[in-house]
Amino acid sequence: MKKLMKLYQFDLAPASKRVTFFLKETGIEVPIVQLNVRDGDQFEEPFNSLNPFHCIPFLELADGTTISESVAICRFLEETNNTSKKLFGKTSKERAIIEMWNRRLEIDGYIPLMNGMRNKFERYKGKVLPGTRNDLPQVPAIAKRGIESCQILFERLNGHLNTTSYVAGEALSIADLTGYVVVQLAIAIEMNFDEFEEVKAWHEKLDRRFKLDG
Ligand SMILES: N[C@@H](CCC(=O)N[C@@H](CS)C(=O)NCC(=O)O)C(=O)O
Repeated sequence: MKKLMKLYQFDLAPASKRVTFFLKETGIEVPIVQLNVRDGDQFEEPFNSLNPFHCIPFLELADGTTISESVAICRFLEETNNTSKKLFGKTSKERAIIEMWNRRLEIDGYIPLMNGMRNKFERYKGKVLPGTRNDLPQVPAIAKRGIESCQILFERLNGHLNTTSYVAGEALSIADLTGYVVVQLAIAIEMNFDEFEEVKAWHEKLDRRFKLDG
């Protein structure tokens, strides 16, 4: 029997939110299965074998191939669905600028803050690296450095957002979805970014947009 494509998600997780907003923006529909990664569903079969990285989101294709990493999933869905909205850009220049910002937001914001969260809060004890369960110790300095990295990112982003409606130009892109999640992580890790007025205004604009979309 031919299998159906399935997207494995945990709605509360930042990485899943990025894919959820992408699906809302593009109107692409994929059957979704919720895995509770807090309870360890990802270590149970068949999910354990389907995705050796033991993280959500991941996409199971009809031929059995697994694609993990939220940006890889979104890119694949955009390329294989004929949607008018292109969150990865339409021209070579647009695609390069979107990728540039998306990578900076991930490298300087998403990854340092995600590591920071896992090294700061008691609930991540035994889970300091995503998709693992072990006794690696939590290192508070990693949380401090994560906030410092994001502070520098927000300084740069704040100046940039003075000149443009969205991160990579006048249209919303995958980089905005990454950036939105970075701000959510900054709030969750209790980082003070009150001085970055443009970042706050852009985040509020996105927040209204995603909330209005339901
Ligand atoms: N870079 C990955 C991050 C995936 C990731 O870290 N997922 C987390 C939730 S945000 C997870 O599944 N964690 C499960 C665990 O640590 O056990 C992506 O964007 O897809």
